[in-house]
Amino acid sequence: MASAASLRLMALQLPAFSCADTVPAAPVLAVLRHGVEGDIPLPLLAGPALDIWQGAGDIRSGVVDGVRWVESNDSVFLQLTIADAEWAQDPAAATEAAYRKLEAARRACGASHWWRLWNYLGGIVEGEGDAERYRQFTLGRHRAWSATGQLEAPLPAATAIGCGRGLHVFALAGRSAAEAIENPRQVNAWRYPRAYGAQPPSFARASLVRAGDAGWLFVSGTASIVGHESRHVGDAAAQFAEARANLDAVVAAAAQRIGIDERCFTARNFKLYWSRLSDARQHAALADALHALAPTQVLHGAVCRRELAVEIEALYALEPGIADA
Ligand code: 3EB
Repeated sequence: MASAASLRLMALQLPAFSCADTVPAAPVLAVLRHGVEGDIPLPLLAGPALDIWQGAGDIRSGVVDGVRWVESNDSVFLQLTIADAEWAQDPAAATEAAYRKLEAARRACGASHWWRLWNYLGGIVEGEGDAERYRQFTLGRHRAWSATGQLEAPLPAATAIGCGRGLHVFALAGRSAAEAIENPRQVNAWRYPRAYGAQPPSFARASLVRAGDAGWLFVSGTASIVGHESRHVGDAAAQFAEARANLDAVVAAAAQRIGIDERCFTARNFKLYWSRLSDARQHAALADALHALAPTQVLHGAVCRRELAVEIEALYALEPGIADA
């Protein structure tokens, strides 16, 4: 007879993901439009306009303290936008308040674990030294999560990319825990040295959510960083190659963690962020290489270190049996 725990595992249903150009008719966890006027507020240079997260059961939704939530079965999608007036005035305070609200909304939904967060920060590299908006964001997130106990939990995967105005946060959370995966080629972000800010960034290189044999591997925004240092400064194509090497290393680390062949992970989506439009145009062929593997959105959005030209995030499906086929 199956134990209560294994029954629980079998009953767990993960949300489904797809990319499209038209809004689906069925109720969904989230439809995210990429584009300056869209949810992901960045110029979309190539690729499908929409990300769609489809729940496995009945949909319920609401708003608490400005946080919009949509829930289905064991997962919830949350969104919060902070107006530019609040964000630009004091990015650390605005981020801390935003993350406390997100934390409360997640708990209210009964989702005990963060799976994946996306952050789009207006003017991400404005300000000097510790006053830089990204570092202030990092500080605010750290304060909120240290106050709520979240820093003791495994950190989720995340993206932090620059946009025009405001702070835009999107998140997936669930009833089941995600496993935090790190990259042996990189210093864990939460151990970055003091030179990068008063508190280190609170994210894992990837999070792996499993339900029975299936799963999602959410890979964080991944750049040309080895150890904790930016590499190939001034060479966007070499930065792209280094970012891809880091992506591959994260996937290999995830496979090793659970003792499977890395070919069991199938790419389902890439987002390629270029800090400068000129690099995006000059290196359009690099995006094609990703698009050959999975639907890829090419976006104009600044990476959080001025010297970094490019960042790649990825979503992989865990599909056991593929490697033996
Ligand atoms: C890096 O590796 C690049 O602060 O949430 C990538 C992904 C980066 C997420 C975050 C930052 C974040 O440090 C920057």
